[in-house]
Amino acid sequence: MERTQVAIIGGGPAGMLLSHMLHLDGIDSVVLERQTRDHVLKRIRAGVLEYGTVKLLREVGLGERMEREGHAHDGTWIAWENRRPFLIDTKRHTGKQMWSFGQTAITEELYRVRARDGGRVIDDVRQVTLHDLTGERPWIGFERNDKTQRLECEFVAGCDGHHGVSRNGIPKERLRTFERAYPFGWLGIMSETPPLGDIMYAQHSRGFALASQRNPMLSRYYIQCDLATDPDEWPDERFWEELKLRFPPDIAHKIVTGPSVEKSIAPLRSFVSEPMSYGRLFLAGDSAHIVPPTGAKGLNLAVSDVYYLHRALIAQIKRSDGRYLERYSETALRRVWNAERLSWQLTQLLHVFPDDDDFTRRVRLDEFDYLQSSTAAQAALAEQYVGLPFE
Ligand code: RFL
Ligand code: PHB
Repeated sequence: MERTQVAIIGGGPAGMLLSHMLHLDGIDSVVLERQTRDHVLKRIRAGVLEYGTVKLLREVGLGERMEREGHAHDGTWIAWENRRPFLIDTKRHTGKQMWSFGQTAITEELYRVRARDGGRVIDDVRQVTLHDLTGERPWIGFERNDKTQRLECEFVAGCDGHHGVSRNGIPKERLRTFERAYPFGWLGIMSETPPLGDIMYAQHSRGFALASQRNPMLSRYYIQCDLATDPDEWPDERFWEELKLRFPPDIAHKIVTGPSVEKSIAPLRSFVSEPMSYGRLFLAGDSAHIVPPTGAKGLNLAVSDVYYLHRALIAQIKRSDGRYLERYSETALRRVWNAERLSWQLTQLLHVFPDDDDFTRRVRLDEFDYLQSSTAAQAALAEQYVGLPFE
């Protein structure tokens, strides 16, 4: 039997960042992760960080590699078929920049600093179960190497992503879920080629595309695809050809192609489960909410949840002040819903839907033209894209 102050389920960015931040305040935690460390460190996901995420990572001592390998942007471009490209100019409207830096690198850094500081991260665990969440002493049951184990704690942080078990710790009759599935996915590739200078979404009648990056020799590109798409039917040649068709020709010809080092499909989904807490269980990150990646909000929301949860746990554990914990769910959800709406709105604006008719297409075009012409609309989008400030 092990004991800790905060049991953290899930060793993705939310769980590991929480563990690191608690450690900086002298609070002990144990992270339980279902996958092996190798698997976790190989996953390729997010790449664009909000200003608030960058600031927080710097404040907790994780800025060095981000400064070295990442890259600041004044915003993100939207290249629209047969229109002048438009910059979501976060620098101009908010004074803040976005940052290209990969979730894979952030996760590596988090595992590095937890190992350096003697953090307990138990990987490859099975059969995680949550118990006594409304009592004083919750505990977690799990199996490792076919041995059943028990972890006792004061608080449980459910950071185990969309397919985790923590959300089920909240009784069904208390949970309310909101969901939207989109009838397409993103086929993404990573290639060791120099990226375009900017991050760029492309709206095109053939479907959405995105040019992004991780570092000066690592590019990330996506194209909207059918949900039934088999990546094996998309050899690199075919991917590059389709990608270039979706960007305006003067931009397409600047795309440097090369062999892909990874290729995968992600479905698009919006999902929120409320509340984000029950007794001594607190959900953070994808375990409570999912956004479609248009808008680049998922990882950033995981970070803001952790910011609020860390503050609340510190107030409770160090000062017996439970007010932040009581309000954790409603505080976090305000930011979550803003990101949900923005991600949904950008997804509607930039993708081709199977049931699009002429009216929908014309209204979408008007939304883009309005953005091009209205400073107020540009400022509103920029403020949300760069991320609302933490409360
Ligand atoms: P994660 O990263 O899913 O980590 C959860 C961890 O929990 C483990 N786990 C369990 N552990 C123990 N017991 C169980 N029963 C468990 N079940 C699961 C899992 O193995 C895993 O290690 O959730 P977390 O930490 O909340 O982090 C969320 C982010 O990963 C996610 O929101 C982003 O990647 C979303 N996202 C993006 N977000 C951004 O902010 N900017 C972006 O540019 C961006 N691009 C993206 C994205 C997600 C994408 N995909 C693949 C869905 C691009 C893509 C293509
Ligand atoms: C990425 O770089 O992977 C990325 C960038 C912008 C998005 C989503 C993903 O909106």
